[in-house]
Amino acid sequence: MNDSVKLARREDIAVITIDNPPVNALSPGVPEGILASVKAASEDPAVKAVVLIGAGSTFIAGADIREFGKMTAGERPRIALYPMLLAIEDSAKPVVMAIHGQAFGGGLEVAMAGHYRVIVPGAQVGQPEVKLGLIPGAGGTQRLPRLAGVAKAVEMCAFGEPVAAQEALALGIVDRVIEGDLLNGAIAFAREIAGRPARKTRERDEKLGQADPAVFASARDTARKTRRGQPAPLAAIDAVEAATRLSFEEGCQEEARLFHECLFSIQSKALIYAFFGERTVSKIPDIPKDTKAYDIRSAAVIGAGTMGGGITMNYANAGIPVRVKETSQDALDRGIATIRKNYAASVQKGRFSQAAMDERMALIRPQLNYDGFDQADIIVEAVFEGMALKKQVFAEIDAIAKSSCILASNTSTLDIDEIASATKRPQMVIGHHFFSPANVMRLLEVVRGKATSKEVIATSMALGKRLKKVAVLAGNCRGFIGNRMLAPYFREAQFLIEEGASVESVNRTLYDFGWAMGPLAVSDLAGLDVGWRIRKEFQHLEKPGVRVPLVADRLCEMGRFGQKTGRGFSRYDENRRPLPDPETAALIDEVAREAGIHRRPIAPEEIVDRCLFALINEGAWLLGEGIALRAVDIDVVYVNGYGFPAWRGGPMFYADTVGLDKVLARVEEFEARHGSDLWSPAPLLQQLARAGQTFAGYDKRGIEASA
Ligand code: T1G
Repeated sequence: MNDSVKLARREDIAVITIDNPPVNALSPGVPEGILASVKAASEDPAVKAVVLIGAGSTFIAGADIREFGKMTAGERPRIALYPMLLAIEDSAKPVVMAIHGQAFGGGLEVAMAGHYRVIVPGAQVGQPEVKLGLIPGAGGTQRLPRLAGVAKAVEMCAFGEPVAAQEALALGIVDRVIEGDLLNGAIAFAREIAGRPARKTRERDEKLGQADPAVFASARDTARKTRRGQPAPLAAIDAVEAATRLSFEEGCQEEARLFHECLFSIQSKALIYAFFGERTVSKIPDIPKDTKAYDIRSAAVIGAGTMGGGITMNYANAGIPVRVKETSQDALDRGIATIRKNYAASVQKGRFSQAAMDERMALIRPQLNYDGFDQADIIVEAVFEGMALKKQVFAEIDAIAKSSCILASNTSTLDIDEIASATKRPQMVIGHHFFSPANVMRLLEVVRGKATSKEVIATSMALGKRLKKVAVLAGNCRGFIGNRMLAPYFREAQFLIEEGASVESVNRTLYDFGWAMGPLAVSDLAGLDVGWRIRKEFQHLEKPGVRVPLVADRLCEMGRFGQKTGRGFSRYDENRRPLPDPETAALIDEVAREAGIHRRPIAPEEIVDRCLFALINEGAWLLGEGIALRAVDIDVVYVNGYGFPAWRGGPMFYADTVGLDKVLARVEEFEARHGSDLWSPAPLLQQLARAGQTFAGYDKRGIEASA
């Protein structure tokens, strides 16, 4: 018993309540409090059974993730959970775990040490540790296969997805689903089972023998394919497999050994950084938590194309009625047909029911005019990426929208202040930059203009969470955070093929680094014509005499826009699989010759350094300018919007692992070779590198300064 663990009695039932807001993590003091409470209840003759429950919104969200950094830094020993788990399992009185919200990680491990588990309908159980680069470290890989069977335990521990209440019941993880009040239901259940012999999960071996060895091999295959670069999923499979070969105690020792290996891995450090990063980006230093946010009960979208359609689905998915306007019936029909097709695919995959699809479609109102736009709480413009058209649209909606309506643009590069200048209410104008496919990609870049009000920003950040997005605030500049940094990354990828690397080696090298796709493959997917149009739109801003990539423009002049035309940097077969294109290789030779570029063999290390350090250097420039609030904001943008491997933390985290002094030295080397117009080291990078500091340290100081 202590502040975070309370023990009470309801007649003959002891009730242990964990109260450690916000998510009842097993922070220091909690395991000790549980241990003491179980002991006290066991020794109390008046007690027939024990119920353990969480206060607030959830059961237990796991070990306290903040403690892992202290453990790897040697600041504190590992929190010993085993004594508490054994005390529960060996309790003389049966212990019933009452689950609501989430029983995740150490939370499910505590629950499985109990003799019975009851759950409410909306709750979930899971072992998401692999998402933090870890494995269950408190007996989860040994107890879960004993309850749910080996195959399901492998899946849950290796891939980390939660299981809902009904499925947990069917699997044998829980014993009853409680409708109505959980505590009362749990106490009634405890009275029902009191006096029955307590079943210790660690002794329930009956499901272990049923394992098909192929389960492990196929899980390893899947993990190698879908979790490239990540050791934790494979370690989790090894640990569950150990449960089928070793005694419970030996299995726990093997689990502890594998857990320790993962805990001290750079991947785990990066994934834990990314976990907290997603929470940090919602905190805007100059926008207090209690800033008034507008109430968004209805939305309207202009444009039902690829982006407009996806954005519309986000609002319908969140249960918000949404109008979508197009300029022609054909375009409107095409847009709605795509939305319907996407929903039907989700129903087919069992993501939600036909009824849920119908509900969402019913929230979408297609139209060819602005009827009802004067009632909308937010209007999102998703028209063609041209300044003139966007300003025309903003002038139109400015004339009809109600005064409290937020006017958002989905522009991916254009000046928000210039768009806002087309209205009489620039304080209500903001960028909501979604990523394609907008109904799938988690990132929402929220772009503040110089006049955008704090209320509009606060509303946008909260709305992002409601739309199941990770919202990151960016300042207004060309390309904001993501696309501004992407430009030098793509530039270097194209320079490297002019200088001698093959298209395939550039794509392969960055893919092996961990990106979802190589840069030239991404350009082919997005369509080379998109970049071509933007280059033309900004040609007037280009500094004369500065080297620019040449191949993409030549390919576009030949009508080769990438996947959509079957040819771009690569050639694509009928299944859109990329193939080397000898004609592109010949074109690159010709372009290099015309430009007087001597082609040479280029090593993978140079490909990684040129592309990544160009990206990182630009990140340091915009961080220094305040376009990004923190380095972690940049990392969250890249992990959630650009396919940067989460197990590398993000480009700025990666730079810290390399060492900013090495990054700076390389940038200066490239500046000497390619000129300062292309490779001018960012002042912030120079400052931190010379002071032996890191981007993470820069953030920490920033957060402390604004606290
Ligand atoms: N430890 C410490 N802080 C945590 C935490 C945790 N486990 N989970 C959440 N928080 C903080 C979070 O940073 C935020 O803080 C606040 O709580 C609200 O979180 C031994 C090794 C439970 C589904 O991986 O998935 O157990 O920003 O914004 O959207 O084998 O939090 O307010 O300062 O996310 O309602 C395994 C992690 C740990 C679950 C709730 N457990 N958490 O989502 O709120 S490893 C997990 C979540 C482990 C054992 C192993 C979610 C949630 P702040 P939130 P939410």
